[in-house]
Amino acid sequence: MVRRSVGNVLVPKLDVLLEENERVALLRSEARRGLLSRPKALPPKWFYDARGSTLFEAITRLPEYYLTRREREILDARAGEIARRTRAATLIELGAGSAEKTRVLLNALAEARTLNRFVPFDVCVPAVHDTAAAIRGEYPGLDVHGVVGDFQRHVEVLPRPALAGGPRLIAFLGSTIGNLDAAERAHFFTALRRILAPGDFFLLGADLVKDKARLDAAYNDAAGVTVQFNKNVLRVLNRDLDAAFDESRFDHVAGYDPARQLVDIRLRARVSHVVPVRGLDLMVAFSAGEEMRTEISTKFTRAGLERALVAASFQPAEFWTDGAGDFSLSLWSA
Ligand code: AVJ
Repeated sequence: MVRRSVGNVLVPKLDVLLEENERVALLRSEARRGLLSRPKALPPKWFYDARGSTLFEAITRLPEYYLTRREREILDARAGEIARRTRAATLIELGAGSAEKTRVLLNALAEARTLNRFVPFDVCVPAVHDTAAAIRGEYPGLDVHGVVGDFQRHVEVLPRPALAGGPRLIAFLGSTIGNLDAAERAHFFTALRRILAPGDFFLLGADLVKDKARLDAAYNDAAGVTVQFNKNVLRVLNRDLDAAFDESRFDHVAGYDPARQLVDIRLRARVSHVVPVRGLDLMVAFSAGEEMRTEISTKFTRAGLERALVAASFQPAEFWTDGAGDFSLSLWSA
């Protein structure tokens, strides 16, 4: 925990559940497992170093990438209702990133005068630090407590109901849930439900199933930003695991699979070659055309979300979409 002096008071600013050395240890074990498995796969959380986060922000502004704008449209329309319905005293945002959309929620909760604490939670230290600092500046009097962690492993350590209490609202926006497979989603929803008490809420942003052409376009933008984003994981491995991936030897491959209702995102080796990963003491061989999965982006239906959340003992409270029916924002009570 980092304590910084504010005026004369020592205030806890940031809980780091994942220190830099643990982050690299986690990267090492996940990369080793992924590079040795068949087919090869890397977890998507490793896209997001500072450059990867910037590239993702650029993706959210692409004409083809409708997700962020659609979610924003729903939040703009529903934030007041969310504030009145939840009367949240604590807002916890998982995968907060730059928390741009969160400001819509914070404004509504501030207006309802119920909110006293904001907890941005992200795997990326600079993201949590900068977001916490910015929000603190914009909302004087709000207790902002950043937490650095991995939402799949650290849900259990999220703030418990405070003594003074008040409902908690956990927001998980942007369809990051789509990065998890069905088993991981079930585990995550169950772990989340376990830390919530009656009166608490879960707000979930989830992208919806739609025609393949639009989904393919959203993950194969004309400007090529998604290519850079996908290949960024190779730079992360080069820097943090002393690897020698050559980006130019890989192609970005992304396509919607309607049978599995997900966009499968991969890097495909152009030529047969061997990549030294010195930090893992590995020589990783790729055959020509071999694909390594770097991400799945699952698309949802209302019925599918309801099944999964009800199975984890949540109760449906609200289900909203944007005007075009592209994206969903749903509220679940504990
Ligand atoms: C941040 C996981 C929601 O799946 O749409 C965007 C990441 N990958 N373009 C998504 C992403 C390629 C994004 N999520």
